[in-house]
Order: sequence, then structure tokens, then C-alpha cells
Amino acid sequence: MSKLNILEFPDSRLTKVASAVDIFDEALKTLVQDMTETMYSANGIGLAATQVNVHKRLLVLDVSENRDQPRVYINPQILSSEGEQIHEEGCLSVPGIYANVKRAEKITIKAQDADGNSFEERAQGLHAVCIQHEMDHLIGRLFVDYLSPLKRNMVKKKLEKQRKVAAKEAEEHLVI
Ligand code: K1U
Ligand code: ZN
Repeated sequence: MSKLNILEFPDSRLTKVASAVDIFDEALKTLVQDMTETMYSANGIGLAATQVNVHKRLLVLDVSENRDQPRVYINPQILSSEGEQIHEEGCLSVPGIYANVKRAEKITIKAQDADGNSFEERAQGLHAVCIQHEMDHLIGRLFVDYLSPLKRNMVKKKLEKQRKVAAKEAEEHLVI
């Protein structure tokens, strides 16, 4: 298994729209395993293929308490949604930034597993939030796109500053 590189905002590749998965082969199973390892290693509860620069409709998640129930959703579609919830969201592609986002409270989703078998599932609470967040990635949308342009710009500046500090620290570490 390999750990994959996660693209970070404002990388334009995060805005690409993913296309349907139509081949269910060993390469797809390896991608699912690598994405799952990458999600766990980054302490995430979800990861969309777009974030690792693969523009296919595929996401992994694990919202279980013990982090031992990985799930994969290929070609996911929301069949119905009910209610509203506001939840604080984070994103591995927007590190260190958290914001409240309004989403549906309950969803019914149809997707395929890594063998191509179709299944339907009902999700609510954080599970539903995470699926909606990851499905947004597959259409090139980030949770910061729900913020005002002013707040989004502040996020961009904060990330630029974080990166400069990290680069300086790495340089100092090299000198010492
Ligand atoms: O980058 C991602 O898409 C993963 C993202 C998923 C997510 C987290 C929270 C709400 C919606 C979607 C993360 O896993 S961010 C890191 C994280 O584990 C986390 C952050 C805030 C709340 C709960 C978890
Ligand atoms: Zn995300």
C-alpha cells in the first residue's frame, strides 16, 4: 500500500469534475486501498479521489469511533435528502481551517462497491455530512466555496502564511 499526496487549496486541480468509474479491476482496488491508507495516515474521516489528483467518482470514509470501519463509495448518487444540519467541517486539502456548513440531515445514497456491486444506504449526522462533503470534491467544490468571497480570501492568506512559516522552519531545521 502507498500513501498518496493530497492536493491543497488553491490548487486548480481541486476544481476538476470527476468522471464515472467504468472499469472495476485490480488497479481500482489498489487505489481504494491507497486512498484508505492516506485518509487514516492524515487522521481524516473521508477522502475523495479528486484530492489525490485522480478525477474519478470514488470516495472513501470511516466515521466509526474506533476507526475500523472503512467504506468505499464508487459512482455515488444522492437519491433523496431530508432536513438540515449545521456542522463544523474541516478538509485535508484546506489544513487548519474549520467552518460551519449547512447540509441535509439525512440522505439516501446509491453507489457501487469495489467489485461493481450496487448498494443503497441511508446516512445521517456526521456520516451524511462527510458523504456530502466528499461528493462536493467530486464536482470540484470545496467547503470554503460556501463561505463569502471575503472569508475565502482570508483562508487563502492564512494558508499562504502557514506555508511560509512551515518552509522557514524546515530551512532552519536544515541549517541546525
Ligand atoms: O478532506 C476531506 O475531505 C476529509 C475531511 C472530511 C470531513 C471532516 C469534517 C466534516 C466533513 C468532512 C476530514 O477528515 S478533515 C479532518 C477531520 O478529521 C475532522 C475535522 C473536523 C471535524 C471532524 C473531523
Ligand atoms: Zn475535503
